[in-house]
Amino acid sequence: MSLDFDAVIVGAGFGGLYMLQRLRGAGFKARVFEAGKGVGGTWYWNRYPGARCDVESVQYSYQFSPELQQEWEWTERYATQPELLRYANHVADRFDLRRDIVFETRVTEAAFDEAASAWQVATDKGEKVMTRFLITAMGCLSSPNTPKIPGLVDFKGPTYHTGNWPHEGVDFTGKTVGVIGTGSSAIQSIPIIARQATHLTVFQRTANYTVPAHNRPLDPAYLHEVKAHYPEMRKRAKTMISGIDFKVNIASAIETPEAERRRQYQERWDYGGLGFMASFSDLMLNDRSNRTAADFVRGKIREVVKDPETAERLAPKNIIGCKRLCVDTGYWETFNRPNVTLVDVSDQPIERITANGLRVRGRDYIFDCLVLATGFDAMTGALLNVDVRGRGGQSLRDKWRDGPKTYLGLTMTGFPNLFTITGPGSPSVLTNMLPSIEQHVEWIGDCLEYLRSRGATVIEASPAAEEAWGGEVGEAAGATLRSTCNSWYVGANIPGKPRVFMPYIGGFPAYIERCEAVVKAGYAGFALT
Ligand code: NA7
Repeated sequence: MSLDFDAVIVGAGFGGLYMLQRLRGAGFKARVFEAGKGVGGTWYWNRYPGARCDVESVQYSYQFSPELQQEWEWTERYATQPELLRYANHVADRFDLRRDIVFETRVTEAAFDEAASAWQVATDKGEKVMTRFLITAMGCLSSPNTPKIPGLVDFKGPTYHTGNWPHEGVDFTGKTVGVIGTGSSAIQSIPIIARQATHLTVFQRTANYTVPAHNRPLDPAYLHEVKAHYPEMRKRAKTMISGIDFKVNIASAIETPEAERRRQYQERWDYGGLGFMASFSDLMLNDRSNRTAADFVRGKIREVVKDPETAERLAPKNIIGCKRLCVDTGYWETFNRPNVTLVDVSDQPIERITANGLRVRGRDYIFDCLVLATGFDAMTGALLNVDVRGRGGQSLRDKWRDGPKTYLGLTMTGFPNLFTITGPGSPSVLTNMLPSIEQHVEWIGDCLEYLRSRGATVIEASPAAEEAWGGEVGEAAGATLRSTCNSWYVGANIPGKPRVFMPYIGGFPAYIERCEAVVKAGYAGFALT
């Protein structure tokens, strides 16, 4: 069978778009399959009210094209979902990417044909294509999790999932609403739903930490300044563990006198955003240090929330930053509204969804609309929804039965010529996704060019390299507090999912260095044939 493409890319979010551009630039024939009707990936699906990036827009943007970087005008400190979607569309148009993207088409199967050294890819539209390389750009938070609460189908009103929101939008005016979940999607949408609805009931299983965004329109003078110094800012960001250009305080929280510690927290609280976790360098390493930050935030909740019982229920008990920290606009204040009720479901799971609401501890709560802000089967869910088969017909679902195994979060043994953009085992969700995506795209693009220059048609990670990398990912995770709590980082939100800390937490700079060293050593850890 002859090859249809050099590369098939799955997904037209920020990863897939740049991958296509990069491969085209190198003269490869590539095709993207995208399930949605348009580009944007995560930002195409997550249209819930208040959806917004928690990394500042001037940093959560591509840097591969200096022209693009200069011409695009971000309007707010944190871009809204519509603005991010406009950006993705602008990129697709500017680089004329759409002609190689097939929309409304889901890849359902991919099997490695050993004789042809190529992947046979099948879609839900019945199309079958042969490609030398298969590159997944399916997102880390793209497979919505609908919990198996009994009675979900009995609910008579509309049910919405934040990760798959109706494109025409939803107006809750005059409605009563129930929201399940208090993760980032809930924390962003609850203040807005509360302003529309006649009554909102929030069902909280685990109280969550959030810090104020202090979002604002971007001042043209500030934007001008950023653009004048973009390369330096991007360079600095690459030296940061998170890939975000923050001011990091290298001091230890616990060794800093209390007054100074509070001053540091307050300064970052007033500035707003994820940089709060950079107040001290040991917040994720030392339980006692972490508690100082957690206590500070809990104190803020008690200051804001007027009803002491509600404040106590909202105050998280666990480690701050263990689950991903949220960034909000008016979340705690929302619970002072007379039309908002908080229901704690931490000790008793939701018993069932009923025709008119839901039941907890034998008590019925009634509402017109149900919002599931219940997150995602993160990092592996989207890829495992595809029936991927490598050498000898081995299925990826079997290979990853006890948790994902990869080399560098980019490749896997037994699955030659398959690359995963921001796959498990790479820094991905622990970093600013855009630079992490770009680093992966460029590594893959360079790799394909290298193979072509050598006349090689197959690249595969060796079992030893994969195992060693798995060890490094696990070791790095074990050194921080992040692996100690139940979060989607460890798959704890999906019943039956193996508990493995999936992203690489050793930091963006260490990871970049590692990927570059592999290349310099002639693709160490890979077999090229
Ligand atoms: P998250 O952060 O996974 O949040 C999901 C929320 O839904 C969380 O509060 C869960 O409680 C709750 N949940 C899930 N299942 C249930 C059931 N069965 N009963 C009650 N509550 C439930 O997803 P998001 O979409 O908010 O955010 C994902 C990421 O996107 C976020 O981290 C940012 O990086 C952007 P739990 O905490 O598991 O007890």
